[in-house]
Amino acid sequence: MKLYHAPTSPYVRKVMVVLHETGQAGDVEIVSVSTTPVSTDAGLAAENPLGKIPCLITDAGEAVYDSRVICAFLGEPHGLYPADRATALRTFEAMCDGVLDAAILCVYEKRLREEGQRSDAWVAGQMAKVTRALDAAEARHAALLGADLTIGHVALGCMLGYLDLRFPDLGWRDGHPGLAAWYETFSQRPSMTATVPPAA
Ligand SMILES: N[C@@H](CCC(=O)N[C@@H](CS)C(=O)NCC(=O)O)C(=O)O
Repeated sequence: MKLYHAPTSPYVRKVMVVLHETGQAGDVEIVSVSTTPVSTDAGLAAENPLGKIPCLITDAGEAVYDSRVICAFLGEPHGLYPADRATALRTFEAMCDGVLDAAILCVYEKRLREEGQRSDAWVAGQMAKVTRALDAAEARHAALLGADLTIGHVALGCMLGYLDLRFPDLGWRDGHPGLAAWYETFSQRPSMTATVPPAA
């Protein structure tokens, strides 16, 4: 298999954590790319018309995207979607990914838009999604995520790691003591320490 990859992408990190946790990390050749909405990697776009990472190429040559589909492809056979709460876990993953979507739009707004094009109200609206989802995760994670690893654990860990990377001043731990304690432990897993993004 081949994986289109960038080390700071939290969606790529989800896939890498699943690969490590399921013993498949050695089965994947990493293809490093740099891609943004205003500078799309052509080789990647030939496989994924959306031009987004992660994109997995299976041994049969099939392109699989996005991170939710790839994680299910890799993780379902390894029990990451227990049948008794698979839909709840997928919804929780969608919420965590939605935080990433909102956060990344804010990062792009700052990095890729000229100053005169930026909208403070629009950024505030995106960050409100982040805050509401953090509150929901604080209320929900303990009952939903048990001791055994699921896709919910992976999505939450990568989401919180990305907030630390790109929004260190957000202070998400304030008001979310359950998440803070959970992440303190979860971030020490070998799959998480092996995929810590570079500070760039
Ligand atoms: N829903 C997608 C989101 C992937 C995504 O937005 N990846 C970013 C990198 S972190 C990207 O490739 N951006 C390039 C673009 O938007 O053109 C997933 O879960 O895989």
